[in-house]
Amino acid sequence: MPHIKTIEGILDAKGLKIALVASRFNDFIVDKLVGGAVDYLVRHGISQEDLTLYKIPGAFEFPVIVKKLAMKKQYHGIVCLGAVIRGATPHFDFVASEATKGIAQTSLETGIPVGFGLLTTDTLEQAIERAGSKAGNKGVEAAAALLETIRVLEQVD
Ligand code: INI
Repeated sequence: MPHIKTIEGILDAKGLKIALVASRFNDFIVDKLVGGAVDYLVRHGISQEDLTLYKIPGAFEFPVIVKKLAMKKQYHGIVCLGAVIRGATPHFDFVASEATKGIAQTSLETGIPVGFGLLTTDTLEQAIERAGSKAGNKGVEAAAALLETIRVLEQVD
């Protein structure tokens, strides 16, 4: 492989201010995602006082909250943590797609990066697997992706 100029993120969260937004729906799953995200960010150097957790009713409410938080420009980034489980709802597709679209649109419009830790699964078992068991912890992944994205964005000029 030829040597090319490469920009990559240093995974140091020191000095960052981050908002976590977590839905109460399926909270026994979501609490695990929150725990994973907080643990990751603290282990990577963020001060606890620079983390703020916003609790919201369900995934459908992500867009409006994330938009207001992003527009404040007080946070370097936002992590969304939630779980939409198909087995539990006939309007799974609407909730999941509106949440996803709204979060992505806000991030693009404001330039504030968002870690997407919204589980969308067919079953409760699949959600449990992604919340700190067989398939890892999506909250950790979302926090890690956010940190890396913040540090890459800083170098794009
Ligand atoms: N919200 C979720 O976060 N996950 C779900 O699985 C879910 N289900 O099953 O319906 C869900 N619904 C609530 C929705 O997000 C809103 O809070 C509600 O419709 C009020 O606006």
